[in-house]
Amino acid sequence: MSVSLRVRREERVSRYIRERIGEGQTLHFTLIDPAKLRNPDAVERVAGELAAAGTDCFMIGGSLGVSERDVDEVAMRLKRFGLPLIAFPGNISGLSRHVDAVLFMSLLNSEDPYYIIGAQVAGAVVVAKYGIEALPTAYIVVGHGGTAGYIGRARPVPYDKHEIALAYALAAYMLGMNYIYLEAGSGAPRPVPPETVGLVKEALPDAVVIVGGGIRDSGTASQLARAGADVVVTGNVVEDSLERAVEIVREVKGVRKSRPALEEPRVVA
Ligand code: 1GP
Repeated sequence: MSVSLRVRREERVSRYIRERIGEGQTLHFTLIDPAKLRNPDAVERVAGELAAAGTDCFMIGGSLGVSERDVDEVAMRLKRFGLPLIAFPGNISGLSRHVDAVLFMSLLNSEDPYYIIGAQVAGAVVVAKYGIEALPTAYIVVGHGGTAGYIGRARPVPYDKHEIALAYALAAYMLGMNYIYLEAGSGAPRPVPPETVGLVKEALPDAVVIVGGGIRDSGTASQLARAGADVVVTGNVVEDSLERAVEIVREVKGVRKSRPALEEPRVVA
């Protein structure tokens, strides 16, 4: 291959995340989906409010209708807040040279190999070419699944089958994925159950457990954080009410946990 490739896995952004978790913080990530922005010019104002409230990272991406240029544009606008920018690609078109890291995801419960490993093979070269940090992530779709579940041809884990989600998470971790994203789908009528989150975190204390999809109020966010989520993601809620989004960030940031720094990966099943 004639281009110069640079593989970066779990470096600066990973350290930023793990240090905070090690200090007992629960993190909040704000998802900005360029395809859903009603007013792209308002994105900086909204992001500014959420940054001031304490959100830890901006994730940029979505499952449908996101081009690389869209991600570039949003990333350029968000750079000035000084928070890590993480691509959240629904496909290879969701990568950008202007982000700091990418959730390098495999949609493990997809029925289509493209979403498990096909897109990743195509995307890996681009990620290495851009020199973006890859965060190896198991993407597990639970319940409703939203657009991500439909487009990604997921066979979602039923809401009450916590042990199935756990089995996916264990397999992912054993395969070397240190980030476990439990996804109910953007705008899902119900988020991932706290029981699922708790079970996964208990078995994999050194994995970074991310939960998102359908979180619309601070009570739900707090419940998921207390159940063991290391990272709570919200996206859509900001379109309904910026105030509620800010409230969620404050609530999540208020949940402190006592735990040792995440260093020695171990599996306790
Ligand atoms: C979707 O988990 C994220 O991928 C966020 O979902 O838009 O429902 O907050 P919401």
